[in-house]
Amino acid sequence: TYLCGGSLLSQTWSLPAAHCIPYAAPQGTITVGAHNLWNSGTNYTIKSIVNHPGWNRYKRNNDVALINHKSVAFSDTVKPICLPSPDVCFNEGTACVVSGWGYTTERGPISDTLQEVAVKIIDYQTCSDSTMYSTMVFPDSQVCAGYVDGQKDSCAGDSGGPLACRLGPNDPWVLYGVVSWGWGCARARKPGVYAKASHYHDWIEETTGGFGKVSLPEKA
Ligand code: 4AZ
Repeated sequence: TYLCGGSLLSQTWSLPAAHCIPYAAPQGTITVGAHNLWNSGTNYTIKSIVNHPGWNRYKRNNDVALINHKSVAFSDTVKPICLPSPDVCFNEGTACVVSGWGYTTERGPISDTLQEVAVKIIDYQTCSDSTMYSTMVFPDSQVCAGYVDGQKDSCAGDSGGPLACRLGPNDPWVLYGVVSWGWGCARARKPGVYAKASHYHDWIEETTGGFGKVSLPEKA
């Protein structure tokens, strides 16, 4: 059994990381609405899985997949997350939230209960400079988030889960990143690297057929 996160985009589509999908006979169930990993949540059967055609395990690029599953019942605790528009943009230093049941330290163990932590967006230049990932060139399809001093981060087992950001306190949370990789976890100058969901807007629309336009409620 695999431990990974994912984000519900609609009743029938979820978005995990491509590196979460097993090589052989990908199938099974997703669990939604869980808090405790072992004894809560509801399982839904997977119908099909589409890895991003550009997924590259060695370059760790395009680390996104789409899962088509049986229709999930939404509730107060089970809701889809909004996709950002393709040109969404967050300032460096914006605090976003990453969550999962993954390793609570670099060498484990995983967590029984869902954890969340705020991490801050780090711009490409900083993330690829000599103090961080040195000469690494980050494609526009990835985004770094974390802290210069480390200490707070996603880790193995959180992969595929959401990096959720919002433009302001009254704006919706959007899926900005998908937990993808990093050097270790919570190390100083080695922030988490996320697949940037907005970069995959067109691929998500084409693959899923789109989720329809939803009009926003009037603001009071
Ligand atoms: C992993 O091994 C992994 N610190 C995921 C996220 C991060 C590191 C490792 C980010 O799946």
